[in-house]
Amino acid sequence: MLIKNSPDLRYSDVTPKSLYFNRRKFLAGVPAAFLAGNELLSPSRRALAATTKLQTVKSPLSTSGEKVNSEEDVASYNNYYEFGTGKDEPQVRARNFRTSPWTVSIEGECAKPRKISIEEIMKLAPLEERIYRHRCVEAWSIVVPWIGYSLSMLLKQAEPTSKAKFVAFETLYDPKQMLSPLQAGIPLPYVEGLRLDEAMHPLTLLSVGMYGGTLPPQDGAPVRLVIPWKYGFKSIKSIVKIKFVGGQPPATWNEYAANEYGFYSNVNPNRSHPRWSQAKERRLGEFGRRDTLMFNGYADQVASLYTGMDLIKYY
Ligand SMILES: Nc1nc2c(c(=O)[nH]1)N[C@H]1C(S)=C(S)[C@@H](COP(=O)(O)O)O[C@H]1N2
Ligand SMILES: [Mo]
Repeated sequence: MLIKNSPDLRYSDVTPKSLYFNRRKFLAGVPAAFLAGNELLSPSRRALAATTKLQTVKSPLSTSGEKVNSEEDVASYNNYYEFGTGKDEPQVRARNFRTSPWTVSIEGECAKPRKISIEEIMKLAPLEERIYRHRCVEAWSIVVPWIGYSLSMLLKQAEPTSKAKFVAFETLYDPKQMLSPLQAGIPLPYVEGLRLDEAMHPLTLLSVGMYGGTLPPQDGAPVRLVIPWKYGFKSIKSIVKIKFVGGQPPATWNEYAANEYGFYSNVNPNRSHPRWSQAKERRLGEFGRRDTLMFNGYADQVASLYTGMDLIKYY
């Protein structure tokens, strides 16, 4: 990303700061009658934009044995450049992001292209709670209870043709609500892509929520991808377009600096970023650094996707 030098974050970087806590202090002195509805929720919820509770089922694909990060950690330390390059900017700037009405256009090499509303997406399959590790290319990580279902459920309905080899994804770009590409420092709209077999892998999650509710805007509302074995920038937020294509589609960070951010971007402790090692990471909320795992610990499930591929060359 645009981080200047070392990804070895300072304690002040990993501690979600001022806004949340100051707001809490501020709210403590305001009579309840003067607060908007969402300010009356639990202390952890009221610092965030209003979200709606969701019914979920537990998923067998959930990662076990990990301590889940607090919702505050996850909702106040974000990468969402359309709403600012600082980790604490998206939670403020995206606060009033309009996520309704919302439609996703499914197009390209498929028998049944369609436009699907967010309401239909929410009802397409049972919503699962899936706990995943998330590893940013900047060498910090979090563990999040996402809500959603395998992207394959949606993709299969479109019936991709034999010409479909990759899937391209696009984030909404609304200059009225978001920064300009110049301010964001990257070309917009934000785009990403996966090979078709990666997109169809059961671990690739179409997420509509986290922590029991809908996604807060700063975490990619109303619908985003979560691909737990790849660096975080592959997990594109606020999706409006999904297109089946024949060739490898452009991806924002790869276009920005191909030598630093590969198309595949599988988490790999053995391949350094040109400016820092990827061998270790800092889990938000922890002091020390822990070892980064191959494929972020999901090798058993996904390594077969890359049989015979040189993962140093195809990073
Ligand atoms: N549209 C869009 N999607 C995005 C990004 C972004 O800047 N814009 N940042 C990516 C990066 S670098 C990471 S680490 C994750 C962060 O997700 P989180 O803020 O919900 O933890 O979102 C990814 N998806
Ligand atoms: Mo990231």
